[in-house]
Amino acid sequence: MLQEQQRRLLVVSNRLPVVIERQADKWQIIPGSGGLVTALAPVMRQQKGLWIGWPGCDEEAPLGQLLDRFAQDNGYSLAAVPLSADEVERYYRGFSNEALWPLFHDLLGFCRFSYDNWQVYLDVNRRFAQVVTEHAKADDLIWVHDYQLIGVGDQLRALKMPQPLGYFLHIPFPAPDLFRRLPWKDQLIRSLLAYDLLGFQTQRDRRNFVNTATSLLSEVEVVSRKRHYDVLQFEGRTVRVGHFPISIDFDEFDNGARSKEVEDAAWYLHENLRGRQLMLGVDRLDYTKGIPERFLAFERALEKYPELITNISLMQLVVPSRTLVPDYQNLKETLDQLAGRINARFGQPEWNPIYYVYRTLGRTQLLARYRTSEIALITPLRDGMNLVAKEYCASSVENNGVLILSEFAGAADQLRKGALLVNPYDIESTADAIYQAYVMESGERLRRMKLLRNEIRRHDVHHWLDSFTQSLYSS
Ligand code: ADQ
Repeated sequence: MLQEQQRRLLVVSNRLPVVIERQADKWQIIPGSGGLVTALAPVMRQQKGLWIGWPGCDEEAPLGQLLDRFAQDNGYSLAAVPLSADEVERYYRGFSNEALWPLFHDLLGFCRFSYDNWQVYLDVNRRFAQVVTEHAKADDLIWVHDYQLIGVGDQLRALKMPQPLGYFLHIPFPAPDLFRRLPWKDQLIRSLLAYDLLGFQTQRDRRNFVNTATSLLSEVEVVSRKRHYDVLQFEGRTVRVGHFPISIDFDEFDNGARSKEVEDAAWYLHENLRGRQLMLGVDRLDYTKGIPERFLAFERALEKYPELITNISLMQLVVPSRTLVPDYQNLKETLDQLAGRINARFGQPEWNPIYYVYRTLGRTQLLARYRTSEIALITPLRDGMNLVAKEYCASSVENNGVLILSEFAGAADQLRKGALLVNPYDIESTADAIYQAYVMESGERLRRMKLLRNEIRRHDVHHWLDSFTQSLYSS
């Protein structure tokens, strides 16, 4: 439960939790629908909170008017940090997504380090900090999110902000040897140490951060190591470092999956499968998600276990993402080719091995696929958490789904008891896991899925939010 509810929460993230768009001749501001928004919205409403971020729209939009309308309708406020096209290019696409994103996901080969982009990253982080100082009240709790805004805390300290500063990293934190490759490593670690509370997804990320900080900066001292957090001393200040695995609204997925429209959509899907099993993959288009390796593992399973032929299909849903970035365009081409090749090699008139769907699905259709798929194949090469794995289990209301999960997803820490864990680089063993899931008896499926659902029900997104804000309150 939240205490000290009179303290306002001030959330800072790269994007505001809204979509601003022109419909016919009218501008609309629509609340976003991601997990973070769903989790934070009730608390923000209750405390009349403030969310600061980039609005993501072009400069023509009557922003002031739209933000006021949002505050009236939603009970909490938004403040925008406008960015020019060049800033978006260098701070967001350049430094955040071409340097930090691949580095933090252990994929050094995708990294491009540019001094100019780094400078714009710092400028934009400074601008975010300025907007925070313009709006913050004396007893606000300030909570900064994710890799695009690491430098905000540092800037707020320079501006002498007295409020407690919290930070949560949604993506993994790499091991010290990998982090050292970043040309601006010391400065980035110092920026992180400017916060009072640092939250990571897993114990491993937290350990990587503490080991990196102590190995790079001799002034960092580990005062104590507790189960829930480590306490560091740096330049006369105390920094607490914890892990807070993010989650989903379990009840919302569970209830949604039981609804009549989802049940009907699921029934319709199954009718068309004529007794075959459906294995599901759901991801944003991203090279960290291991989708080509997944296709190859499925191909290997079809080779190795011919009884799978005509009896199982892989449905891979891919949400378009970062569509203008060449690495992402190349990935899309690779997937098109792989799916085409495997379907041509094994397909039969009445059966497609892979259904590859490249678009965002509406909620009913997504839940229907979660509910009805006998297997979920979720094999990122590296992932901060992976909410899809949790959404699948929460929607598996018949308790008959099998989760095959990469050991390199943050979610594997919590879900290892019920899932079949695989190394996504190991095509042979992943193929074996597909077969093991396919032949798994219903009793075993039920036992495993109950474990998974209980874990996610107990540690849902509200638990995540409460544990982070409680720790920040006590800073
Ligand atoms: P993401 O990398 O975006 O998030 P993930 O956690 O799996 O990864 O969330 C993806 C979301 O997109 C899910 O909520 C899913 O339902 C939705 N989605 C995916 N495909 C879809 C489709 N075809 N149609 C509709 N919806 C679709 C980052 C980190 C993760 C971390 C989260 C939260 O990379 O590791 O779990 O932040 O911290």
